[in-house]
Amino acid sequence: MADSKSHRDEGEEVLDALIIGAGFNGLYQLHKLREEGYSAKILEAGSGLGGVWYWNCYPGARVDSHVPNYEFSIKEIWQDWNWTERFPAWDELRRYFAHVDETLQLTRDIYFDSRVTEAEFDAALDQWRVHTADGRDMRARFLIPCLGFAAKAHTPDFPGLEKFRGPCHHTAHWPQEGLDLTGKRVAVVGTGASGVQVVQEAAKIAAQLTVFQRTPMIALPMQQRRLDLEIQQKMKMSYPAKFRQRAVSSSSLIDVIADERAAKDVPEEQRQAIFEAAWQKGGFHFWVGTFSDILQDEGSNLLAYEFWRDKTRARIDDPMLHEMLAPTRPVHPFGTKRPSLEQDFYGAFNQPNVELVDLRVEAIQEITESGVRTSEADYEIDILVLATGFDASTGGFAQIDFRGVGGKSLQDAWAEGVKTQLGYSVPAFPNMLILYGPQSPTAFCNGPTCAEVQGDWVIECLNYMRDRRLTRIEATEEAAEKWAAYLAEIGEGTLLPKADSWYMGANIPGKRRELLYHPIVPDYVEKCMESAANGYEGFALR
Ligand code: N01
Repeated sequence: MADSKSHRDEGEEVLDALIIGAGFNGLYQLHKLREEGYSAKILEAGSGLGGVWYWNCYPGARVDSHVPNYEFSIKEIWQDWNWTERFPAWDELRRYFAHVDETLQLTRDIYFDSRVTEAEFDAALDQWRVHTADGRDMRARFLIPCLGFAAKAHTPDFPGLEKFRGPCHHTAHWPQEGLDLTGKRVAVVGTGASGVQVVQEAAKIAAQLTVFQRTPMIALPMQQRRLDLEIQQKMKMSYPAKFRQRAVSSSSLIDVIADERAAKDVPEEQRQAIFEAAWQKGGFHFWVGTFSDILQDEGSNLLAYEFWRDKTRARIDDPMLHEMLAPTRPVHPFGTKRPSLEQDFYGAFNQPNVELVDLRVEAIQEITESGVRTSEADYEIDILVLATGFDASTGGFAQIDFRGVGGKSLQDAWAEGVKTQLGYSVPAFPNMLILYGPQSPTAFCNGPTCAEVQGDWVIECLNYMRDRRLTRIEATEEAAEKWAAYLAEIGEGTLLPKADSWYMGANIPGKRRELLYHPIVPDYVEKCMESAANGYEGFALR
């Protein structure tokens, strides 16, 4: 490890905990650690708070969980914070983080522009030594990576990409100063949640918008609404109860409750009424709030897909586009890739300035100086937007050289599949406690909810150790094997393995295919509680 002394202020101080990342998880953890009397700091690669909301400032970026799901349940924070929209945009989320900071005074313990490059466990001292690209060298008893799932953007290796003369940006590396698309010829590659959001905005202002789609997105109506103060004051009366609901509801979303029956067993008229009601409510109601077997049973799943397809086709004028945007048969089961929430994505394709290119018919061959060349045509453009997603979760970990006992690298430890106990701890990587990482609910549980559920568990675990004068915790090999097998088994009971999604690690060429997240939040919470109640079963403590 490099031995830079450019940040001498850190000296030989050994912190109780070093957190990596100042998104929801890192910030909550810092707050709780300080409350419990631990010394802690955050190292953050960006120049501001918010994690993904710092990096993803592309036009149209907004959250997909309705208010008040996507916020902390800490009363001092929510009591005098009000949103302007039911699904807030990135700039409002940034203002929210500023409010969180003002309330909890967090930034005094955060180093910004400080990207962690290496972290090594010192087994003689039971400490982590952490090095950053800007030359910090720090020590802590516990290392708490809060990297989020989208720390590593995926840029496909299109031949000639470096030749393109105009601005070219991945959505997760959008220029902080913004980029005006007005009157430009814009190309967007990718139609995941990021692509859908950019397309909606670009369609309004671009002279020409060309959308390159490989797989049709199953986008659901957001049903966005303005929120006024009066509505929110009323809503706040039930906030404590609603926040408690987030971690016990199988959707992990407030008031999104699925009918217990199998969709296919419900009489047609009744089923259509339930689908329609969820559709009108908007957001993820139609994904996880109709029938409980939608993500388990192919027959029921197809019924949801057909409802979506017919509703969606009715909004697209050109019949030629029906098959491209809303195919007769699903490409993968409905909901096995995270649906995007749209406001006017499908309507955009009725505009004369918007063109859809089906990459399954004409593949991208290269990027030229002036545009995109497919097997069929040259598309001349001014701006290229790559909305091509992320090397989710494990990609973020691979960007840091984590070394456990005996110098073992995390990359090697996970070469044959991710191994953790409950997503928190990796065998041979003592005192590293991961939040919102792989093998946790992460993708199936919104950020603030997971931050609180997992964050509280970690704090209790640290207190348990402090009370007993224990200095070391790590997952046992046996427990980690069992947890991986358990997640695979849960996955097999669902339709999730049938899609090439980032949930499955299947969106990245060459990445190992495995279900990266626990899809049932209440079950996960129960398993965590069980382990804690049994003296942190599955972990070796000393
Ligand atoms: O990424 P994605 P995303 N050639 O992986 C295509 C969260 N999020 O950034 O489906 C051509 O979903 C790829 O095609 P295919 C949210 O959890 C939330 O959009 O692999 N195309 C796909 O269309 C979300 O699920 C919000 O065939 C290529 C797209 O790029 C997660 O982040 C907003 C390609 C990638 O879609 C990721 O969303 C934004 C190639 N070589 C993101 N490689 C909110 O609303 C990839 N693609 C809160």
